[in-house]
Amino acid sequence: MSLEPTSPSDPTSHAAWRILDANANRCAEALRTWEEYVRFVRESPPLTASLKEARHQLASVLDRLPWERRLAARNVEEDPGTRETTESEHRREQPADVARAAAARASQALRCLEEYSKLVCPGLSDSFEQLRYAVYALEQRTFGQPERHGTLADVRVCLLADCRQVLDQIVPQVEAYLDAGAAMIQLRDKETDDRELLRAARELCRVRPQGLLVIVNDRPDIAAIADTDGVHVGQEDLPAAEARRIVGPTRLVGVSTHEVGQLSAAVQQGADYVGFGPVFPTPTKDFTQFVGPVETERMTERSPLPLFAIGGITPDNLAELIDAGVGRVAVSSAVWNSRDPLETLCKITNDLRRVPLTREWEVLRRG
Ligand code: 3NM
Repeated sequence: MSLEPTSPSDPTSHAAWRILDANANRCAEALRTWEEYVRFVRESPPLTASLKEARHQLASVLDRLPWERRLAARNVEEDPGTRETTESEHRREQPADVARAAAARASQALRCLEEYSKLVCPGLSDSFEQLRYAVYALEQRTFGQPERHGTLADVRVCLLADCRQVLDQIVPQVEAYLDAGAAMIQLRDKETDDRELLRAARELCRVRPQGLLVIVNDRPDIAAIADTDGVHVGQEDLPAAEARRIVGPTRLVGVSTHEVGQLSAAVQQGADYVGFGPVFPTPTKDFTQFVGPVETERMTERSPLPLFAIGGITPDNLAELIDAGVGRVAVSSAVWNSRDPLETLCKITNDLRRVPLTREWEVLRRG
């Protein structure tokens, strides 16, 4: 990377540093203004985590611009721009207007940083460009389709179901499943072929009532084709950031995690929620190690994203998780092997309502 010192008497480089300094400040301030909106107005943990991550990424690129050069070039008194304001800058009716203007400022500032850095430190230009793309995607996630993230924030139970269960039981009485607490249904079928999977995903999306999130396991391609609300990936599947490239910025991406490092990676890669487990032994999937309620409590406390405990959870062992402050679970066999799946779902959901869903929010406040 070229960061050759340029002579302070060189007017071109002096102007370039002045522009870089102004836009570095503009971008950082705009991201913070936007972050306050998703945090305090939208109260969205996933968006807040993503904006915080963007701010940190900006700071780490800016760290590579020599600070003394920026300060040496700063000259606020003689900047004609500080006296110029337009009427539209004063017109904001809603917090969303403030955030929208901030998002626009952030991408403009990044474009300036990208172009003018080419004059004095060209090695940084690509990093500003990458950040600009990330900001476009975040803008779409913030203002494009907010309802998916809003719905996710209230989900208590994610019900795992295979194609048969989806087509034979859920589709014919989808409202009853939603009323019983299955606000998120994950289509997970390791046995079936792609066509059947696509058919089940499409059917579920066709009947999906407002307030129900349809997620497909493992397959971002099927999620995009069937227009589900998101995709769930495991540690051996496509990484969350790659799955996101297929499903786009507004669909949800969930990640299965089994330890804290995987949680951090999922956050960094822009996941919207995580599963954490297996908490207990389960007939649904072969595992040799189990995280148990104590570790699940620790992870719930530190997760900045909605966290669903998973693995062997039943109405009988749920109390241990509730005592550990776990407010969201993903379940399969406990529901499908029970005499009355809807009644079992209802019981699990009602029990979970005893736990307030404020913890991931608290994590962000601490962070
Ligand atoms: N993933 P049941 S546990 C599919 O820990 C799956 O990542 C897990 O089904 C993980 O409720 C699990 O029947 C099985 O135990 C969940």
